[in-house]
Amino acid sequence: MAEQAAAAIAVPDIDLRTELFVDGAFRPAASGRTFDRVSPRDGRVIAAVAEADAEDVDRAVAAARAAFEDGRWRDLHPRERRAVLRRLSELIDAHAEELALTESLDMGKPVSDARAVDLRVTVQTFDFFAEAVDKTYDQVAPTGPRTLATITREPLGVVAAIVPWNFPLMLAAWKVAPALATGNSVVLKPAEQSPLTALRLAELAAEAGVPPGVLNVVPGFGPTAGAALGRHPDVDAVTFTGSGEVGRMFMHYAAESNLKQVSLELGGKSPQVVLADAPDTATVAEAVAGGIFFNQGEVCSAGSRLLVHHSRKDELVDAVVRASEALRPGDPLDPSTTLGALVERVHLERVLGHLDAARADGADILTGGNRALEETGGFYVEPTVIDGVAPDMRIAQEEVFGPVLAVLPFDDEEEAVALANGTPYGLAASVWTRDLSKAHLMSRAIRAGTVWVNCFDASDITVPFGGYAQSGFGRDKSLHALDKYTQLKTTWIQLY
Ligand code: TXE
Repeated sequence: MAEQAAAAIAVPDIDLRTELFVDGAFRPAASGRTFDRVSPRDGRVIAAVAEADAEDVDRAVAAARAAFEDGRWRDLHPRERRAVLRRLSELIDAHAEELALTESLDMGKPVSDARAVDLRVTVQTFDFFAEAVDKTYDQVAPTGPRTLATITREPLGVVAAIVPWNFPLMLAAWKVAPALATGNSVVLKPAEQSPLTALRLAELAAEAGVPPGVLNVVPGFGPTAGAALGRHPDVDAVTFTGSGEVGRMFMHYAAESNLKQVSLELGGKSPQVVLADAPDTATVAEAVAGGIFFNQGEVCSAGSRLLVHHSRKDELVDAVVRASEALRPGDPLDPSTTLGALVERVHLERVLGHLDAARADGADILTGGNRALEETGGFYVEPTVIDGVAPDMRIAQEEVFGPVLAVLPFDDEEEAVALANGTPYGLAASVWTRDLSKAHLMSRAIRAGTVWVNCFDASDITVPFGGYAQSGFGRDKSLHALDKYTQLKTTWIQLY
């Protein structure tokens, strides 16, 4: 149904913002250079975007520093900062349709998901952190009758947020909203694959009343703009979501420059663990398929490994294959599409390379395994389920970041935990069981920042998100995210 030529749907007429946003205004790059944005739906160029490099990063950081030092944002009464961020949340909501279409066009996710997830969560995120501004309190330590020791949170200063392309606006919001709520200035570098909604966000922030210099957006490439932020001596903190490889670089950059604080949200190889006493197969299969195929599998917490008890395997795998085959890749702009395009040609090739590696290692592709809709010029891959997977195969260990599920059976819970914990990652997991004790015990035993029981991907802005092990450190979302953007000050007062 959704499988149709991308050309059948007209490109929406949106006035895209394509220049850097620095010190409260759109500007071209200092070099005058631009880079093309190619829509993954059909491989066509949709915009030429200003390309920031080190000089632009210097300007953005200088603007952010000046704004921080003169207190134009952090010294506002908390009620006023709250009101500005609330207005921003409302403006995003008012422009949700335009932003969802832009996101879908820019990076290939189904527009219906962009509306239902990315925009909904972005609005909630700004709303939640707006409300946190004047509803969080500092502390007084119990130091005795003749002293008063206060523990206060202070902003860090200039925060660089470097984000990827899989949830461009939402992940920017997870970082920008708490950073601004706590009084910092921000330089946001969107991924070169998906800069458009971040630029519009900056404009809406200005309209909401965020003062010039407080939120700057510098689209550009990782090794130039990203590295310049990472190495900048006047950036106080980096908050990063992306690959482990680049996460490591940010730790090097910090070590080589000013020891800026670094927090990392990296990839995963999240297990969906189905115990023998899991609920009915149809329910589990639907959730398992959603857990891997949502956002084309381009999700850091994607449930890319199905660990299933032998007694349930055949029935469940059949049902998951049927659920996969019901999902057809289609034009992301078509409201009925549930599986969109991968972000870019390079990534398409990377995902197909993982499939070749699985074949070469002797795994068995039950369904999918190929590029789809090639005639559209877009970057589509069939939803894929792979059986015959051994725990040490590449397909069981490496993050694919595409619609690819590896199935691994187990005999008992001990083996399930060993498999679940048997990768370098630790971002998320799910456990399916009707037994309350097993659910708790498995949750304790699995090394992951989030464990879902009898569901997958359920979430709320009130709960933290982040990784154990090589999935990173630091948390986005919830009041805990405020810790990342503040430092604690002790003021010890002697009372005479
Ligand atoms: O990510 P990168 P890529 C994983 C996923 C995917 C793989 C590669 O497995 O297949 O990473 O994706 C900036 N110095 N995830 O290459 O490169 C870059 O410009 C400074 C998981 O797109 O990590 C972008 O803004 N910055 C993930 C950001 O880093 C650099 C989401 C992320 O890009 C840089 C995305 C450099 N040398 C990919 N190189 C998740 N955790 O959700 C790149 N960047």
